[in-house]
Amino acid sequence: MARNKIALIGAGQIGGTLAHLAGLKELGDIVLFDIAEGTPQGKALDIAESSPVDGFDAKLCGANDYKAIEGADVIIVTAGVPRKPGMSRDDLLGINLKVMDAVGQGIKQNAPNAFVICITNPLDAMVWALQKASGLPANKVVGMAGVLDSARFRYFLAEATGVSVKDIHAMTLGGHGDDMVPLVRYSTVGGVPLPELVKSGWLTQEKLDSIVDRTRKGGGEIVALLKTGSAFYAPAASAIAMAESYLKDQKRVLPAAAYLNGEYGVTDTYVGVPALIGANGVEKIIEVSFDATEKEQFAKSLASVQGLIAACKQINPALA
Ligand code: A3D
Repeated sequence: MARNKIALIGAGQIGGTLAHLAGLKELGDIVLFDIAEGTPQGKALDIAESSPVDGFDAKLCGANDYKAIEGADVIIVTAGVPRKPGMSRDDLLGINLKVMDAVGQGIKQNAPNAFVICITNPLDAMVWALQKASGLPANKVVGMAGVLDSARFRYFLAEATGVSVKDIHAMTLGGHGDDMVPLVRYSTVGGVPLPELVKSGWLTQEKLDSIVDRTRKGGGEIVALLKTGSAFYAPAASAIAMAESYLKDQKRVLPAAAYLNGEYGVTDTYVGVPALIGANGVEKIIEVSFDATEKEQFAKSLASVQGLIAACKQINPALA
């Protein structure tokens, strides 16, 4: 059986990490694509040269021509510009919208059967634009944000409780901005919902509130520390989990920016919801019920995303 082919559009910080992880996990052969000449070729060769040490079999190549992604099974898109200190994800909109248009065309012409995961920010609006530009079915185009935001939430909870990250589940929905919605009622430590943990005195309400706040601002915390870019290890690991669920038909339920066509009462919008990912892409969107506060928070986050999508339509009416 031929190996799967994984194409990474954008060979920057996240792209390089994705290639390394995909190699280590033997997910398939890997193509790194970038407009910068030499970068994808150099990273591909460097990672290929690590394969004898780590003992993984994967072909790696770098390219500046979309022909190289031909027939890819999975495509992960990080092409664009990342945040610099003081920049919001939304500041990136105009620049990265043009990039999504170009990437969408490249995918349409060379790999129309791929499962596409977008990471480029502002995430929810960019994955919407990428789906429109590529013309791929909406269930085959998805955005990565919720796995990362939930992983941050889980990590902070693990730190606060001293429990293994493996036994902590958390769900962060809504758009990938500071008004994202970490769902406390649906998050558990050792199977115990967080409100019960507070009731039992294991975690104070104050500590929980500070963790929720830190989760919302998790991306900015890393940007402020790094000063020259944004997070890349955890974002790459998160997208690889989504790719693996598709390639191995794992049918994992992962929070993802998925296309809503009536679910949650929303249409023609990408926003973070629990999605079942299997061999057919996004196979099901799970609708959870919200209490009054969660409903209000989700509506606020959704409004931000829809504002950005409206801005995309204004800048490029051809996408609408
Ligand atoms: P960076 O290291 O700058 O890599 C981006 C790469 O894209 C560079 O190598 C560029 O040369 C390349 N590029 C630019 N334009 C094009 C184009 N038209 N076609 C192909 N390649 C192009 O950034 P990064 O890897 O750190 O981040 C990539 C994106 O992910 C940014 O938009 C970030 O804001 C975003 N990001 C999202 C999350 C989420 O959770 C959603 C987290 C972290 C970063």
